[in-house]
Amino acid sequence: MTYITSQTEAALAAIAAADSLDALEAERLETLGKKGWVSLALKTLGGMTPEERTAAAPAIQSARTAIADALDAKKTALEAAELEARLEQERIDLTLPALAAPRGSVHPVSQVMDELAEIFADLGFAVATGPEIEDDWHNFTALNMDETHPARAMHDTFYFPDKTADGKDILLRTHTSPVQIRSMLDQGAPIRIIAPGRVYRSDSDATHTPMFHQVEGLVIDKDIHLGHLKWTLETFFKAFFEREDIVLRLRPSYFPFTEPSVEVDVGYSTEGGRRIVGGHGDANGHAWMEIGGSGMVNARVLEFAGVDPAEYQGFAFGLGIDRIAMLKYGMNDLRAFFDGDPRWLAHYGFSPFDQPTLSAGVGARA
Ligand code: FA5
Repeated sequence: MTYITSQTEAALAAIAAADSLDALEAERLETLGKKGWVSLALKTLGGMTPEERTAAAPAIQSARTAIADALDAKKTALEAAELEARLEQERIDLTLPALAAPRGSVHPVSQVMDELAEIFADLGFAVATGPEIEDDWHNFTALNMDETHPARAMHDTFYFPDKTADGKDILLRTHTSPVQIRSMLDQGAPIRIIAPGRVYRSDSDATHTPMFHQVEGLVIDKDIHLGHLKWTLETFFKAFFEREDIVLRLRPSYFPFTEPSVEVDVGYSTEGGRRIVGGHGDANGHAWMEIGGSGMVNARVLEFAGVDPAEYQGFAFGLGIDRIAMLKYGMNDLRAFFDGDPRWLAHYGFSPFDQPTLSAGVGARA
């Protein structure tokens, strides 16, 4: 038996016997690694005469292929076994009787939506809804973003391949603002609504997910001004975070559908890795988190929605529900919200009996 054949047989046996990914990696280094014997044997081909090379190369090449294939197959098998073992360990028996099974819980996003509906209802707002599958007229055009408007590109929109019967693009709504248009077309002015719901953008990191939640607010009446917007947001956040020292920062900004536009930041400090809302930003370790956009509704939007801007004006806002849930309940990574991990849900979820009410405190935990 040649040196190559016996080495290959030994390597294949070692690969078959490897009982962990680490042991397999050690065997890979010994054979195909930079200093492995297969790699060294391949290098010797360079110094041979053409005849010697023709004679020696096929054995080395086929040893390399056999070993690489065996390594691949064993790696797949070991990974599958590892996953199997993990699933076995984290097993939940869903057939257990209800009393012994882990308790179901209300997701923090649902809880926060209930909390904000409760607070805004007290301020005289009704809850409005709109479809998650929208057309581009409601999502963009009627919000003063015509087809060539650069702001459309900022939304990383998910489009459907089909169009509506009258030729409009169909998409997953990128914000809750189209509900402004639908509500005004339905009800006219005056109007005072919030619209919580899911929105979609092609975006993903610790503070961005492709599906997230916003709550839209819209107030249209006579003599409404920016002061009413600030009071409404401040009153909401005081009730939501259940403390009086909430500080909001309104930063001049730009949205095509509001003029003027302001972005809303809330001040917080960090204690023991947890964000605590309240107090002023910047000084003494305080910081600001951006939670939404807002402004006075652009007159063109009122026209698109059939409301006379000479008679009515008002404000609108759009807040990230997941962001304010993170701030209130202390989660750091937004992506975990949507993993469906029962341990996360057991930790951060709420009892179904824990209905938020203003008298009991909107965030009371059972
Ligand atoms: C808007 O979506 C505007 N429609 C808001 C608005 C409404 C302005 C009414 C004026 C009047 P923006 O893209 O900035 O704006 O998003 C608003 C908030 O949604 C952000 O501040 C943030 O809190 C949240 N948000 C945005 N993208 C994501 C994401 N990928 N994941 C989680 N939250 C997000």
